[in-house]
Amino acid sequence: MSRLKLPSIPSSQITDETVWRSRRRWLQQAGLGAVAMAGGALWHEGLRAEQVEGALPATLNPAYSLPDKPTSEKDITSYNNFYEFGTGKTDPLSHAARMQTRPWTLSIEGEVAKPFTIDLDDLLKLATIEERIYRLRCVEAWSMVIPWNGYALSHLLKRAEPTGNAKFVQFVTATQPENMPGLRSRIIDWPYLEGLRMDEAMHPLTMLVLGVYGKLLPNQNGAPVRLAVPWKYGFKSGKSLVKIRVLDHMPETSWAAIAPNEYGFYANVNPTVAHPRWSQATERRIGDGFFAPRVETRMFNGYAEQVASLYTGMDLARYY
Ligand SMILES: Nc1nc2c(c(=O)[nH]1)N[C@H]1C(S)=C(S)[C@@H](COP(=O)(O)O)O[C@H]1N2
Ligand SMILES: [Mo]
Repeated sequence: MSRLKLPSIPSSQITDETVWRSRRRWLQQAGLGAVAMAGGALWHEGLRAEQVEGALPATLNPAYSLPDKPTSEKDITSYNNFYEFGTGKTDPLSHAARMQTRPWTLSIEGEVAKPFTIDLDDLLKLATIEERIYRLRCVEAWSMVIPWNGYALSHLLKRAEPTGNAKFVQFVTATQPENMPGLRSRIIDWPYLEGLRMDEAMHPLTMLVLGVYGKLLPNQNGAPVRLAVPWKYGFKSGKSLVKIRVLDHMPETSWAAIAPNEYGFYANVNPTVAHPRWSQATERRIGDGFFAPRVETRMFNGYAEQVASLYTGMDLARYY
């Protein structure tokens, strides 16, 4: 494949999204859209990666590609929820630059035979960095389509060798009082906590994210490492993770602790179960314009085929 060349773009015009889109378009034109390995190999060889600061070369995993047009890099990185930096959608972009993301370690402890602490450089090398295009739907009824870079969380969990008592996983996120103005607010009993059942955490769709649009995560998106759990409401995808606790019981999670009648532990995207204050049947795609027709929300955010079996026999109106 090395004789094939990426299209050239004047360097003054290069943004990460331009590079990402031109690579995708070029692969389509070359009839290689489905040949994801070729894309990844070219990306590595293509020199362009080094021209972009903080580049994180990734290979599209075709099992996690979507027909939907990805949300622009600008929207993905400027319309955020990250309460550590305030509750406004642009607060994370305005304030998250102060967060210290290096050095960074992530610890895995609890019901595991081999607890360990791993630093960011080793996390980046733990498994092949894939590009996976995922839907993200917020409980507030807006959504995005995001080309994340990372790999299945199961790669990390397996390394710790969960014991027979491992039933749930709790995700603990960073607290940096000096750098996170949102911590002065008491809305959340910091740190922000999330949790999954063990089978959900081990599911191949559950992703440990280190980058977006072929670049290391910007702080406002949860640098340097976060989750993406695409069949659940966005809040389950904890940002800036520092600790993973493997547990024998269902853990405390921030949103369920604040308002248990509004936010359950499971938080599966479900158009048939309304939030107590608004419908979950439709969503607004960020970037489509405020007056664009709303998109119908799909069961498990469109991932029912992959995940519905995890919930067989469960009353999802009760376990929301
Ligand atoms: N630590 C932390 N993680 C978090 C949040 C937060 O406030 N703090 N917000 C969640 C919510 S409500 C959503 S919708 C997603 C948003 O991710 P994005 O800003 O990268 O789109 O992050 C989730 N992870
Ligand atoms: Mo959210």
